Amino acid sequence: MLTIKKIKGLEILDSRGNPTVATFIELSSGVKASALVPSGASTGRHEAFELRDGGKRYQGLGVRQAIKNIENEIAKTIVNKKIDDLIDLDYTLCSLDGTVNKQRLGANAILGVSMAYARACAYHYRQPLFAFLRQVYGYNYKIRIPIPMMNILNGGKHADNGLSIQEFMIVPKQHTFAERLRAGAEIYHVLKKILKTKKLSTGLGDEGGFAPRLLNSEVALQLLVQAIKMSKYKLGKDIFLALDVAASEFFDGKNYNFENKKTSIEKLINIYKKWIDKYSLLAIEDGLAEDDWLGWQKLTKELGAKTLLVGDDLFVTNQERLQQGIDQKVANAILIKLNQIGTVTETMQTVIAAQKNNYKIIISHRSGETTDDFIADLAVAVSADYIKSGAPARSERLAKYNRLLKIEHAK
Ligand code: 2PG
Ligand code: MG
Repeated sequence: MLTIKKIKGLEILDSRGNPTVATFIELSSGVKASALVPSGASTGRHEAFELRDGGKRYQGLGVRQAIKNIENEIAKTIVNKKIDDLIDLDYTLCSLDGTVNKQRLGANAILGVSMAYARACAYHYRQPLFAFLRQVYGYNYKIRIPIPMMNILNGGKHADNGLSIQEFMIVPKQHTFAERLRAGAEIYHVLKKILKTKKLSTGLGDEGGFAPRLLNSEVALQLLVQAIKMSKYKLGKDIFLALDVAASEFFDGKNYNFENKKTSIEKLINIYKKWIDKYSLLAIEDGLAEDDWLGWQKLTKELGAKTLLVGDDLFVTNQERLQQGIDQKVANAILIKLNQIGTVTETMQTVIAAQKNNYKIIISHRSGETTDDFIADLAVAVSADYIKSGAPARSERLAKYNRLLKIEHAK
């Protein structure tokens, strides 16, 4: 019987220099694997609970308690115990925690164990991680490599440039992933040149995109268009644009304060409508706030046939919230982040439910990342439509894109 022989945790730092959880697992077969947990900045209110120590260390962001939970309570429950498979492990972890949002042991502690175990099993059975995941969850869709959504201009909570919109993304639709990545990188470098000639800052935001101080969001969109044209690609044919508005961040519970102006839902929808055509917007993520279900219904009715309306803070990879969306005819795509829900199995269940209801799947990194490339395999495992892993710059972002190159190459 395959069991877990050892489990350890370590407090490491993420791409922003904040603590996060590393988990190391050894199986009874001697196979070892590890996993690194990411962390968000514009986190949704309904996400699973990220356990932080508080106090003085690391501005309160330490994760020593999460590590303790892995090495004590979780270890006691799973080391040398009978665990049938990844699904069994994840159920065990959830019931051990016993809360709705994993606040007792911490979603960061639980997810680290879930991911590391998945990877260890894949090694044990000598399968690539994506193939192992497909087998565990019975996936038989045709394997495909996702289309990247690359955040090459950062705003919102990921930068200090005053832009309301958090992410300005290019979506290269070339035939192969290698060509998509190349197009993305070429446009990224041309954008840098344009910024330099305009004497704008080429400093980077949290996800590797540029973070210049601009008059407003439309100027950012125009810069992207210019960079695409100068790179000799065609907007609306080879390359599309996408936004993560992250509207929860400028909603105060009553009003949307878009670009420092009180803006009605109708007005926001009209702005998006205009931009969809003008800038070939393929997707708008979190165009309205996380609990504005009525607003989202209007948004979906008006624009759902024209573009992808992606629920991130809205759905938080949570099957119940997704079901609410399905029932209320809200959104037509879902952002999937492992640490929003806290186990691999729950993540997969949400993806499966979304696919059954024809929601498009976008697997996503977090703004605070590590070099762990788990999400690349996850995206291939579920035949995701898109993957969001930031700009084609900075190793924690490239880890995922490069892993996809490797999977494509090995096909
Ligand atoms: C988002 C994510 C990733 P964060 O809002 O989609 O881009 O940001 O990890 O800060 O929540
Ligand atoms: Mg988002």
